[in-house]
Amino acid sequence: MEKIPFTFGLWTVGWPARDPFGDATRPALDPVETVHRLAELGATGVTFHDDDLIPFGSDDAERERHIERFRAALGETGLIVPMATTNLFTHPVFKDGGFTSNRRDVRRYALRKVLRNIDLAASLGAKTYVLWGGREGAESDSAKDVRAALDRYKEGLDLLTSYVIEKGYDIRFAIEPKPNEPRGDILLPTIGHALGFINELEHSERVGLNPEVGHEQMAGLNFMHGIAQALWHGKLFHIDLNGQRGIKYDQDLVFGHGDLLNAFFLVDLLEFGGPEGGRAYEGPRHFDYKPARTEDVAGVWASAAANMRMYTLLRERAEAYRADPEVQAALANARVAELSETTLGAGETVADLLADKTAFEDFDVDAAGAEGANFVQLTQLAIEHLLGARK
Ligand code: GLT
Ligand code: MN
Ligand code: MN
Repeated sequence: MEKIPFTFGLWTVGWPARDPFGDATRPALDPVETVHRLAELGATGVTFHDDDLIPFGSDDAERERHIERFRAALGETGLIVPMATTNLFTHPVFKDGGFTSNRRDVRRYALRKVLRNIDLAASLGAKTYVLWGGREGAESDSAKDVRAALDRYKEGLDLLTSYVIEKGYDIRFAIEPKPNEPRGDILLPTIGHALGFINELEHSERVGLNPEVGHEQMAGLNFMHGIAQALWHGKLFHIDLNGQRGIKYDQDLVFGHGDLLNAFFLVDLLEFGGPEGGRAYEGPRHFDYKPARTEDVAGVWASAAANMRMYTLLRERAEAYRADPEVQAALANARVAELSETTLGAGETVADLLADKTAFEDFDVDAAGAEGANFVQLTQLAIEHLLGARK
């Protein structure tokens, strides 16, 4: 089997588990050690925010030193950096956002911070630059002119896309939607909102999505459906895999530790939903999870391995599901492939449709309405495969 491109953010395993109610339960990790541990566990890449690698406020010499150590670790392990991003949320200056802060000076500072890290990302070979606008939002509806904020968001994206084009960087941007937390309401809260926004951008071909499992599920949405639509638009540039149990705070659990059935159908789509049953998405399988606050450092590495194991197991189960003759019969019984046939025949016109009595006058609507669709057996068979009840 081809090696699955598993990647992790430095901030995931590196989370010292400080939360709004309690202090850190683990020490900070050295990014160099993280690179080595991830490589040993079988990951192929690592991602970072500028501040994960270079502590905020470092001077130029310190900055270079951090970058060089990291670069050396990449060289030693063969890990790549397929994606990078900017921290526009920790420092108090970003309390009202970066690109959409009401303060113009903060917006200018945010753009400079992003531009500097894009140069670093390009030098490390990153192909995707993620924009998670966690602080771009509001709690008070009168405090934020949403249309002006979207104008400024667009201005920022238009500037960044023009910059990478001018520089000749092979970088595309991926917006990561989230409905809330840390802001009461975040701008571009779901995949759908972000897709609509991207259409309005100057270089929209350079901008796509980085959807996260838990973020869509926090809004009660079906993540696998969201990913399918992102693929349909050609906008799945990157993906954040993790787990979430229903509509509550952002849990960032291990992948598959939330809605397991949806995770199964997600992996099935990514791995086997492409042309001729191949991959529908080629990019990194990026885990953006938080090792639970209850775990120690050994538990951090165990949970990192668990993400990859979950994905690999789900891939095996999805492969067995697709190969099962009973599943194939059930798919036929549910007319799943019939949806890929065009509704009108080749060359058929509206006039032809109007003239076709079998389509309307002679169509037995009562008989069609009475016929069972046979969908539930597909879910049942999937769960039987997941439970190991079928091979
Ligand atoms: C932050 C957030 C994640 C984003 C990261 C990218 S940072 O941890 O919770 O969902 O992907 O900025
Ligand atoms: Mn999250
Ligand atoms: Mn994320």
